[in-house]
Amino acid sequence: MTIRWYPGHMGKAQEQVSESIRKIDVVIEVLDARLPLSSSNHQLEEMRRNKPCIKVLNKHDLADPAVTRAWVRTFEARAGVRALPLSARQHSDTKQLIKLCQGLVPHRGKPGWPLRIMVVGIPNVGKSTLINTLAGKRMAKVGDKPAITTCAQQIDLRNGIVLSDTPGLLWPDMSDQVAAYRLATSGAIGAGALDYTTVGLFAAEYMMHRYPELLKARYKLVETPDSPTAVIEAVGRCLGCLTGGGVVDQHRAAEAFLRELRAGKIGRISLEEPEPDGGEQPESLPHGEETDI
Ligand SMILES: Nc1nc2c(ncn2[C@@H]2O[C@H](COP(=O)(O)OP(=O)(O)O)[C@@H](O)[C@H]2O)c(=O)[nH]1
Ligand SMILES: [Mg+2]
Repeated sequence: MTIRWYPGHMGKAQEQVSESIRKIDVVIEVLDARLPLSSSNHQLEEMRRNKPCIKVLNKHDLADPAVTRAWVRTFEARAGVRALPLSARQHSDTKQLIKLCQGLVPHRGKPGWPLRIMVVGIPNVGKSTLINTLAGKRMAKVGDKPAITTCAQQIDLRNGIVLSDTPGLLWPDMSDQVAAYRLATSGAIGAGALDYTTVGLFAAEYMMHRYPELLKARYKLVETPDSPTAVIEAVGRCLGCLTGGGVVDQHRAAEAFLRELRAGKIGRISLEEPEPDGGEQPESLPHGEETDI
C-alpha cells in the first residue's frame, strides 16, 4: 500500500514560513521524539538560513530515552542547532526551552529589543500545545506595535520574548514510504489516509524486532511471535478483538494495537534511530526483505 497524504496549500505555507523566519531570532522546530527525522521538514535547513534553531524532541514521555539521547547528540553536531527533549504540556520543560533561547541570542530580550521566536513543525507534533504552555495565563497579544510586528500576531511572554502566535506549518516528506509508515504508526497522519491493518502489520514487524520484550510483557506472551500477523493475532486474543466465532478480527486488533502503541501503553518506544556513524536515515522497507528496523 502506498500512503498518500498531501495537506492543501503546502507551497503557500512554505513561502509564509520562509518569509516569517526572516524576522525572527530563533526557530523552534517541533519534532516527534519517536521519529525525529521522519517528522522533520527537509527544506527547513535552507529556509532558516543561518538563524539559530532549536529542535524540540516533543512527546519525550512516549519515546525510548536512550534513542532520544542519541538523537540529541546527532542534532547538536550540526552548526547553529541545539536539541531539547521535552513534553510540551510540562511547564518545567518549557522553562528550559526559554533558557536555551535566551542563551542563543543574548543581545536580544531587552525592552524595545525583544527576542523573537517562532514555532514550526509538521501537523500533530505538538506545536499548539507548546505555544499554549509557553504562553500560559500571561498570554498577551502585541501585534499592533510596529517595532515588534514581525508576524501577524504575537504573544508577549513578558520575559523579553515574543512568540509568533500561529505555528509555522511544515509538512513531512511523504515520498519516502518508510517515513510515511512511521508517521502513520505514530498517528501523525489522519485516519483517512491509511489502512489500519497494513500500518498495524508494519508496526508489528518493527516491534517484534526492536522491542520484543515490551511486546511480550504487554500481551502476556511467553515467546516473541514469529511474524507480524502472529503479533496482531496475539494482540487480538489478549485484548479480546474477536469475531462471533472466536476468531481474531485482524482489523480491530490492528487498530487496537496502534492505539496502544501511540498512547505509550506498550512502553516508551522510538520508531527510528540515528546511525552510529552520524548518518541519520536507516534504510528499510515496510514489508521487504530488509529487517534492519
Ligand atoms: N504524550 C504527549 N502528547 C502530546 C505532547 N504534546 C502534544 N501532545 C498531543 O499531540 C496531539 C497534537 O498536538 P497539537 O499541539 O495539536 O499539535 P500541532 O498540530 O502541531 O499543533 C494532541 O493530542 C496533544 O495532546 C507531549 O509532549 N506528550
Ligand atoms: Mg496546531
